[in-house]
Amino acid sequence: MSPITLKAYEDRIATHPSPLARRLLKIMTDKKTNLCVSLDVDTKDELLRLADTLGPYVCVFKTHVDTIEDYTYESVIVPLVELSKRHNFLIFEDRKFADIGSTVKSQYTSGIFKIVQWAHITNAHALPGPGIVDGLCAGTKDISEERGLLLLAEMSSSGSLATGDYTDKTVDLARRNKLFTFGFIAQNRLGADDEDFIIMTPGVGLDDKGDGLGQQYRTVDDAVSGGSDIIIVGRGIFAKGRDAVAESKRYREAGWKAYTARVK
Ligand code: 5BU
Repeated sequence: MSPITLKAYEDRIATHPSPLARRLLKIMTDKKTNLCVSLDVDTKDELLRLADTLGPYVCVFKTHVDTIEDYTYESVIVPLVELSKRHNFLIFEDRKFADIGSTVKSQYTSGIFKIVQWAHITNAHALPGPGIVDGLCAGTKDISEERGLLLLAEMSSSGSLATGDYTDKTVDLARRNKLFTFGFIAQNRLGADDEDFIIMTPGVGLDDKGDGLGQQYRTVDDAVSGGSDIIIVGRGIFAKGRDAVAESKRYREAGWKAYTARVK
């Protein structure tokens, strides 16, 4: 198979149908980074410390806000949004919605998390069908800032059922609303070149092969040369004993080098 070549991030800004994707591509171009760090920590202090120190190296921070033990909206979300402005990154709440439209709309907009208020990006399983996208999109109605959705087309975990026909149907689902659904969580390039879906890829690690609980790691080169636009890295950067700043710089450089090698 010949290697994938794609247009530069910069050249995709003007033509992308999604306002959120245009903003993201601009951040990536300006900061020269295609690194998303997954902030999978248990406390607000750790989350905010990493967001502040690693902010300059990333285009996106991904959160699992429901795992923060001392979470309150005021003490976690308010300062995180402030940091996103200071360091110019987007926030991606990895919520993996998976219910009917009416329920996901409430989960997206209400409760203690109010995800739509602060997460520029969130994601959803395609399993329930079109209603999940419609419900989430309806949840953005009163929000003036850009919001975008990624569908889970493939997963990094061993034995994932999101393959073949399921993945193809997920791509079809995204085609129904490209202003909001701007891309996929995936391991491969998906959709036609001119559709320009943004591919974000978890399961990237330079030093480990897995975590003993099903996670599988690929190298940065492997992911980006295979068509990933943004690499998502968690424990490879901040696991115990790792220097998170040094590792962020390392992954950012590796990601940018692999990207420049595939630009048309
Ligand atoms: P890690 O520490 O780099 O393994 O963290 C990966 C993160 O990406 C973690 O937050 C997962 O929930 C998330 N993830 C994933 O690993 N694989 C997937 O297919 C999806 C999300 Br979708």
